[in-house]
Amino acid sequence: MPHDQFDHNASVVASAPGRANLLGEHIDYAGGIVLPFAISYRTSVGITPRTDKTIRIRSAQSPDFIEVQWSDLATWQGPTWARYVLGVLHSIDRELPGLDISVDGDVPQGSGLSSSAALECAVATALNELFDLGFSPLELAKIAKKAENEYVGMPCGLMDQAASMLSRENSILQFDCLSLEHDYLPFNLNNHGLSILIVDSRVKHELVDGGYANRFKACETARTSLGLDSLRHLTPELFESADLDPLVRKRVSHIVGEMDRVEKTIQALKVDDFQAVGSYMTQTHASLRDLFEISWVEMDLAVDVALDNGALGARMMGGGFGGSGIFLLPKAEIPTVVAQIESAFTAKNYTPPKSFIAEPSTGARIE
Ligand code: GAF
Repeated sequence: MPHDQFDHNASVVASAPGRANLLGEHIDYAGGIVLPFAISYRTSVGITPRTDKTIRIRSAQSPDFIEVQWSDLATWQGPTWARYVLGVLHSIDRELPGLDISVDGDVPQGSGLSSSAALECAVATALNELFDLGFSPLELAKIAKKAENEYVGMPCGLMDQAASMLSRENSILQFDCLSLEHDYLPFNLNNHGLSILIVDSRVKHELVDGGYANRFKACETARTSLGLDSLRHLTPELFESADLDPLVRKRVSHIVGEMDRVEKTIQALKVDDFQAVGSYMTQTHASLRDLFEISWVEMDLAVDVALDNGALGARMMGGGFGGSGIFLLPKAEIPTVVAQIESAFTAKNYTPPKSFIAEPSTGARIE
């Protein structure tokens, strides 16, 4: 099969989406509640069993051709994209035959839209179906997260994988990262003449870089020094009286504020109060920029321009240091907001951004 061709005749084909996140940023690994939803961009994976123990992987998005023996899986080093696939094979921890795996998809990479979770979840879903493994969607999300934590070495939380596995059309996923319970919130933007615009700043972000791990570590330092099993249990009173290093305190103040904003956003969504939702989004941007310090100048500019041009809310989204932002705005204002952001970027000689309207979409499925 040529590199650029997906194997539509594979024994099983599964697909999984990238995600956006309305609110609840950097609190998944702190045991918070997050509000993501799947976007319509998806990654497809075709898998056919082999009669030997060789795993072969190719992707329409890469010139690499990967060939690995099951016996070498644990110590395999190679391109990161392939490690997301192999990590799932590793963490699914079952005796399986050799596999021919082909990958294709349109989730933008390095844009903070979880192309990695989409790939992991598509692989996990395909294997589950092909070998009748009997895992639930939530268990598959946990397997995908384990792949990323232990095989790729990125200490992410469960939000992206949960969103990719569990999302439903026209809904926000309310996912509790402590209890792992989930629910769906209505997201009737159309009835209110509103849309979600995703703006890719075209500043590439790599979660395997140090900034994400460093924020994760600050939260872990606070949690252990306060003797808590989760920062979810950190009340504002306990936080006020806690003896924390000033930088750790600054980081954790984002966590405390974000958990509170999520609670308020859930209430606002239940009554379609989108003015309030937008205002919490914008507060989250300020918190991620000033307290967590993970925003970047291109996104700060896009947020300011959007708010000046009628957005109800605007914020950076995802791991930080690059990638995309999420903007809530009247549908009618989209052309103006997009044009204004583009011209502001041109004026600063920034790479032109890319924008799209996000419709909450369905999670992983067999094709
Ligand atoms: C990345 C991570 F993978 C998620 O687990 C989450 O922490 C997110 O950044 C920030 O909310 O997407």
